[in-house]
Amino acid sequence: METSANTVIIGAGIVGCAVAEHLARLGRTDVVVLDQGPLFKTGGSTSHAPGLMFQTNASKSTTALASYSVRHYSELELDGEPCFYDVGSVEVAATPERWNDLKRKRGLASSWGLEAHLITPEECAEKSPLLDHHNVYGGLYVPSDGIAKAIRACEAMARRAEAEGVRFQGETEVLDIEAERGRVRAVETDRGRIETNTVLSCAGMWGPRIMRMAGIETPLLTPMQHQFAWTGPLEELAGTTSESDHVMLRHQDHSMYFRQRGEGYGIGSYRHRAMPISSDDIPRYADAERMPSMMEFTPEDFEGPWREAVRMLPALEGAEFDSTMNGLFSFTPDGGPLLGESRRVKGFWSAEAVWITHGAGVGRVMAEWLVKGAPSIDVSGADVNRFEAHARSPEYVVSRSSQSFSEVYDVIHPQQPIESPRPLRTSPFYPRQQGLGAYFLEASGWERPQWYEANLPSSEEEMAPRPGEWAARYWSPAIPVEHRATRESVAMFDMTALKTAEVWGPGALDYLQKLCTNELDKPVGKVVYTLMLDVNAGIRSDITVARTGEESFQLGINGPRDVVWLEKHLPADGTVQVRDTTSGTCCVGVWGPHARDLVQSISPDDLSNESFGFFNCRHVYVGEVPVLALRVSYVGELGWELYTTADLGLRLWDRLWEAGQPYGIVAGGRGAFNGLRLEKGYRSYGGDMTTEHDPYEAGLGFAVKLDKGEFVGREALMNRFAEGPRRRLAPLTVDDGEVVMGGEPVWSGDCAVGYVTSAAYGYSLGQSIAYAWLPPELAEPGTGLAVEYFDERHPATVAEEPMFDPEMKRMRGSSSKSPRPLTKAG
Ligand code: FAD
Ligand code: THG
Repeated sequence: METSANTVIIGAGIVGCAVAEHLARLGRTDVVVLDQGPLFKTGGSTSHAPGLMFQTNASKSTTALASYSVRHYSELELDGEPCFYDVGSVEVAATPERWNDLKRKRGLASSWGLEAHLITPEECAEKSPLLDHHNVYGGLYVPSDGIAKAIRACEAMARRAEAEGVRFQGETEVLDIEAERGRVRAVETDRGRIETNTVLSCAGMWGPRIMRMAGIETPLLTPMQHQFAWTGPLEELAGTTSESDHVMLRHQDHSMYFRQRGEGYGIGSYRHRAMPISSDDIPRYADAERMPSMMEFTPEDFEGPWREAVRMLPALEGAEFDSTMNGLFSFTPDGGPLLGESRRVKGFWSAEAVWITHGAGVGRVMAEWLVKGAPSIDVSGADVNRFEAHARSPEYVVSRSSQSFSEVYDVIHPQQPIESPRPLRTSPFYPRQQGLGAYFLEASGWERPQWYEANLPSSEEEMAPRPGEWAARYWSPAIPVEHRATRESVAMFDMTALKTAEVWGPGALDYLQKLCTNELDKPVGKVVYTLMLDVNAGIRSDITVARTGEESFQLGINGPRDVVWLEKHLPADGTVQVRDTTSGTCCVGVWGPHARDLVQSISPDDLSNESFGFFNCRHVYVGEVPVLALRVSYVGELGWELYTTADLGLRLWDRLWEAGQPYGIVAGGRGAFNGLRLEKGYRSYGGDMTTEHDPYEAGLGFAVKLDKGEFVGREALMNRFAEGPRRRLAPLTVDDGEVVMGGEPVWSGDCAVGYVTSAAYGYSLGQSIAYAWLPPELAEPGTGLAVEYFDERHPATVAEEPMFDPEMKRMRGSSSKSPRPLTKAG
């Protein structure tokens, strides 16, 4: 037994083995992989996974992890036996709604570079001979999907790792993790102690136990039971000797999937009650009747699914079961994995809640992250540090994980809010918003108005073009009204959900300079738009930095990951502090040509352009309310973000509302906000750009000052600059006015050349806008392309940006006189 190692991996399931192989490839070989069970049928989820790999996913990164995994398993073999069968997959549609959704999914597949076809019911039955095609409207065929032999793949990857010096040790249980002053020191096992400074938990559903050993009490994932059955031989398949010839089937309308195995079939179902259990109740290997991750089958939960299975595949009628199980695997509050280093304990990493489908991809990104400092695929949606404080509560984790289990195969609209727990976080303006008929969506737990019913147009004539059914799910004719009011008069937006952090201390400026791309050494009262990069020069966030004092800054950031990133880079000497200030504060954005007149009418401070210029910040009063005012505008209009403490929020709202009446002020929601920012070309982090993109490609080179001195990502960025852009983010107009949503493929002739990131109708421009990533040569203004939406191609043209107010006349608002106030209508 080893007594020390550079890295200790806990768990030799698909994830642990994949990370070990990829670490070895990158030259980190002083690695020990421990498992409590025997190698490689350890008793974890991998030991009995039927191995279906469907790659298509709404998320580009998730699809990329799957596609890499398919390639990787295809290359592996164990003693001449393959680890992957490329049988292809068909997802069938049993309802017109699902058929329509398959059209959208086909588009997603093209966007992410996967070949996929819509096929007829007869073609479905050709590929899946047991299927009764009368039950389906058609299917989505993905030829490169297939079946992984998971245990074989584990052993094959482990052998490759062992060849480089990695050591695997089965039947060794980790009992404790020693940490000293917030740093990992050693792992305690039932066979002795291993000193190490890096522990990676790949313990799957045992993750919460391992986290607790490291002193992290919050569970974040919940083991859930999931029913799976293998049939005995079927008459129709008698004599089959191969592992699998039929495509895999997905029957999402009943949350089921099917695969052939020799003469029999395997049937999985998510169509049953959520059956969460605690990590502590998973039986020990020695005590388990079959395997720790196999619970007793509950036949009553399988009755309905089995009837449906027989209806779809009549050959199953009368089949005997070879084996049945309520298998266990991990679910998280949002269904995504948990990847990354703990914010509390340095050197303690996780890679959990990962499917076989993404196992090798996760192995690769974790190895890159550990060895090189950043993964090459954007995994922000899987970051273990993505959760807000409430989302780490045990109650939230269990109830949302149960929800994500039952929705695993649902048609989920990209804007669809969670149903419970709500309301959870409300801004102080909430009662007023309810009074105005706010339609709330949910963002990071916040109730956030999408529009206000109070703004519905009174007459039919005012109706703007209505998007199609899908894009209009969370749209209202109030949105164009709010849009126009912002451009023509003035509107107020609740910006409380925008995450803010305070950074202060004698070392604050130097510290921020090292994390940010733009020059921050500006006088007190200046605001700077800047980027934070990872070591690969990928964009980690775009933020605003307001210098509120010599040694203090207020940051406008994009989420919990930013806070953790900031904390992680704090100097050890204690000269800088950082604090998430979002909770307990609030913010109203007041924007539009009348914004200055309005705010000035209730402020004793001089708000003229000469005294309070664009991208400046000051502490001023609005009525009785002390606010920090930032003269910035994501919607591209004159005005301010006004920040104050939560206790004074309602008063601030009421004073602005009252003073705004002569100007016809309206409250604006997120729907209008999104269209306004797209007209102006302002990027939204996570949607428009991620760590996969560098600032130049994203059109944000103006926020980089390469010569300002050292900052994270600078070296890689200089290389990126020299190499030139690999692609570009550019606006398209969809020329027939169709409004799309994001994720749609962009075609040039018969080639899928890019994909839409975010889209909206621009009511001031009178055009449908879609931002898209494109090859540089196709990103020139005027280039004719097409956007695919529900299997139809819509002509689109690359536009010059910014499309709206390119001279910045509105935001800079230099004319001190704005147009005369409107008198309130009616
Ligand atoms: P595991 O395989 O569970 O490995 C974790 C390891 O950690 C275990 O070997 C365990 O022994 C070890 N360990 C835990 N605690 C300790 C400790 N204290 N000391 C030492 N070792 C420890 N996914 C798909 O992609 N496609 C499918 O078709 C599919 N079908 C599924 C069907 C069923 C019925 C189930 C239950 C799951 C299915 N999955 C499928 C999900 C998939 O099986 C899992 O997501 C995946 O196997 C998880 O791999 P892992 O390496 O994270 O975890
Ligand atoms: N407000 C504040 N902070 C934020 C946002 C915000 N941080 C996160 C996110 N939103 C950052 N995004 C932007 C995007 C564009 C602008 C501001 C924040 C912006 N850009 C000017 C432009 O490109 O024309 C910058 C001009 C300049 O650099 O001088 O205003 O909404 N507080």
